[in-house]
Amino acid sequence: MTLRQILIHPDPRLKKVCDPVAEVTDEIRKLADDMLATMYEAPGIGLAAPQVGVMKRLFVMDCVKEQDATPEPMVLINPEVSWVSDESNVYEEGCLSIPEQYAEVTRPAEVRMRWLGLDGQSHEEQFDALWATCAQHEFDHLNGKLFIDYLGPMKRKMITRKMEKLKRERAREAGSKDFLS
Ligand code: K2U
Ligand code: ZN
Repeated sequence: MTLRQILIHPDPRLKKVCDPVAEVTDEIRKLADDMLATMYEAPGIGLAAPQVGVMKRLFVMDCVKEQDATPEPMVLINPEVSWVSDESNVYEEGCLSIPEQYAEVTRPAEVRMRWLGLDGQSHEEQFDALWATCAQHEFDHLNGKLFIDYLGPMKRKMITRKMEKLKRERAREAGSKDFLS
């Protein structure tokens, strides 16, 4: 298992529509394994392949939040939304590619998705509560959509400016580390 670097917004790769996975290869299995490890380490409850620079349609999630509960890691390849509820939910979302920024996003309260599993089989499941929010947040990533795209232009611009500043600071730190090493 290898921890992958998580891309930080703004990054053109986070705005791309990702390509379908042609077949479940050992490389895809390794990527899913690395993405789950990277997600747990962040920590987060979901992670999409474009967030680690791989422009393929797959994401992982595990929304079990209770500390001592058994983790429920899921790997969804080429996911499709087959149904959404009329009812909506509002949730204060964050994103591992937009660290420390949170905002309320309204999404359908329940969603049914169909996907290809690592076992090569087709799966279909209906998600509600945090699982529904997370699955839709990750599905958006595969289409180059971020939760800040649901906000007004002023708030989105403010968050983008904060991320540009964070990236400049991280680049300076990395630069000084190289210089000192
Ligand atoms: O895609 C990501 O960046 C992972 C998000 C997924 C997520 C965001 C908002 C709501 C549900 C899921 C990370 O898990 S961000 C950390 C987090 C954890 C719990 C609730 C909100 C945000
Ligand atoms: Zn995200």
